Amino acid sequence: MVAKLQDEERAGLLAAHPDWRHEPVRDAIVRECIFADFSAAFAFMTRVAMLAEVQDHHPEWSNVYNRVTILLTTHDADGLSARDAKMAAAIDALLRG
Ligand code: H2B
Repeated sequence: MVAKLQDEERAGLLAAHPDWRHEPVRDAIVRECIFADFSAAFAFMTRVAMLAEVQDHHPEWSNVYNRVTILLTTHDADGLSARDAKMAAAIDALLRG
């Protein structure tokens, strides 16, 4: 079992990653990303997929044309864990370019 973040740790995660919002029902974080077109969106998803495999931590996500919505939570913790913080940081770094 992976340790779930404590309230202060969750607040720290959200403060460090202001483009993500907390989704309280799932205890997850969600980020919406808009790209120039479908091709750019799918290229980004491919890069995240490779990160997810390396980290063994997988997003729940959807894609509509140029929009990718990513939800991160840890199934093994039934909520947010340090794994989500690490993945959010990696995704933010990709989006910063
Ligand atoms: N991804 C996410 N988001 N949460 C998990 O708990 C998780 C995962 N667990 N990817 C991993 C895979 C686990 O199922 C494997 C066996 O390590």
